[in-house]
Amino acid sequence: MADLEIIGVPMSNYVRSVRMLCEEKGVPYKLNPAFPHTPDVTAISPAGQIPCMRHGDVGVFESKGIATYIDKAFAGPKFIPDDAAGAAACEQWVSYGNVKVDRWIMRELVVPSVFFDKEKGPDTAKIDAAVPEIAKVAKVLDDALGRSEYLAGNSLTFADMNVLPMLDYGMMFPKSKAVLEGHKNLMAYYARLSARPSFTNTAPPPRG
Ligand SMILES: N[C@@H](CCC(=O)N[C@@H](CS)C(=O)NCC(=O)O)C(=O)O
Repeated sequence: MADLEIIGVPMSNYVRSVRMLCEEKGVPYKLNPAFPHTPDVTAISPAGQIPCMRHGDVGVFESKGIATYIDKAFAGPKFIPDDAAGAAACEQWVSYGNVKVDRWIMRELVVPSVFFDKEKGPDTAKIDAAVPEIAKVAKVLDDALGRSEYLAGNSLTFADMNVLPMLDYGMMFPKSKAVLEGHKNLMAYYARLSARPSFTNTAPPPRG
């Protein structure tokens, strides 16, 4: 069978999530570090977004779609549960991650802290407005992690791999780090999961 190809630059949190899944399952893959909207990406993703995946004749875009394919197509431990309640819990936390964690940590704080007009400087009003929203998100995650060891119960699922790279970016910026650090269950979870080889082997390159 053809090699599995993960397409997307390693600084993308969503690329990291699907790479973490490959690492946890022990699935070999080749990373094609393509930027969004480049030909290898637009050949699969109509929106030009990363990650994409190619495996023989199969091309997939959207990280959750890619994760579902990898979890089903390859041997190894399962990270998307099969039972109805487990599958729903995993899906629920992936959606929450993509709608709330991604919005407030990545799009409203990390991205405007990194990409800005050099003459104008970062949009501090936008960044400051994200801080109380990050506090709400951190409380939701912290409460869930007070009830179970992982987001979707007591075993690791793709929902954890989805959210962890976003949390990691949040921990790199002082304003989001200060909020996240105030949440004991969330910090214990971050410390535990960030020690896993799937996390350390997929670290984004240092910011220049
Ligand atoms: N819902 C998508 C989000 C992917 C996403 O936002 N990718 C970013 C990089 S982290 C991207 O390609 N941005 C370029 C764009 O949106 O035009 C997924 O889960 O794969």
